[in-house]
Amino acid sequence: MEGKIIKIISNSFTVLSDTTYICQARGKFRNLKITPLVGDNVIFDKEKKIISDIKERKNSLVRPPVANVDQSLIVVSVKDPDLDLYLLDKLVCLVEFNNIKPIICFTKLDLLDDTKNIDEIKQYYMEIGYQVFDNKDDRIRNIFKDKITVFAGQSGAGKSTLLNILNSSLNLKTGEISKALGRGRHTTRHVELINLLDGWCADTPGFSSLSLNEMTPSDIRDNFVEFNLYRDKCAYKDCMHDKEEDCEIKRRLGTDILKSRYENYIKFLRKEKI
Ligand SMILES: Nc1nc2c(ncn2[C@@H]2O[C@H](COP(=O)(O)OP(=O)(O)OP(=O)(O)O)[C@@H](O)[C@H]2O)c(=O)[nH]1
Ligand SMILES: [Mg+2]
Ligand SMILES: [Zn+2]
Repeated sequence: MEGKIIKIISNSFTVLSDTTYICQARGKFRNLKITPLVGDNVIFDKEKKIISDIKERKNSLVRPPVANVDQSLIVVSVKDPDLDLYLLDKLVCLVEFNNIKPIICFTKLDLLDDTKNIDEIKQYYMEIGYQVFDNKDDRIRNIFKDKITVFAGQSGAGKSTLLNILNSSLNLKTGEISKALGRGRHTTRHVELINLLDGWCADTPGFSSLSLNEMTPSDIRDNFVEFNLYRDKCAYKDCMHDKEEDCEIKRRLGTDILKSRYENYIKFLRKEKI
């Protein structure tokens, strides 16, 4: 039968098919040095309760260990902690690099007197092709169906608060540092996908400790998606939009290209503050 691994505790794999089955994995995976992950689509024997094959993955993350991630919901507070566009751009770039769709959700707009600046920023990220929400926007409920979502964003940004709003039976703790809990639980291998609005989400946030180190400068460039719209007008075919003369990206700085995006891009290239 075919199914999806939705929970792993040590060497027990919960596979969802017509119902859930608690399975073991065949020894061959250990020999092949492949670890079945939550999110994996597998072939299993429902009588013997053994997973025999893992179907090809579209991607896999190390932290949290999840396969076939469709999208990452990047949660960004506009205050407390302060709006951090550097972190936002880093996460968007990393998520893109992993072939995962970034979706952005701003939180804590209620703590600002004036949201004009945030409205402009939201508008920009939408224009370059991203879905952007704030945490009071009900339309966000539609993005989860049939998808595996990994939440990302700074501690205190409001990830657990948002998850509780989306699924009140989750009852996640908010307003306290969740890291200790995450680490403690993962000493014995325990990863789970949580049912969320007809889709799935990982029970721990992702991308918290990822750096851009494994990306080459051109990987970084290519994952600033809006640069790809204009780069054919740069004088050099392989323009890095950095020190080159006659660069279309630099010409459009402050009009079509948000200044902070470009500045963060240059910081990533120089590996500053990473
Ligand atoms: N005013 C306001 N406070 C919020 C909002 N969203 C979350 N908070 C508060 O911000 C604090 C942190 O929220 P959490 O949901 O715990 O943040 P988190 O992203 O899960 O943080 P970690 O688990 O540490 O990664 C809590 O005290 C929440 O009540 C919001 O939209 N407005
Ligand atoms: Mg939390
Ligand atoms: Zn250029």
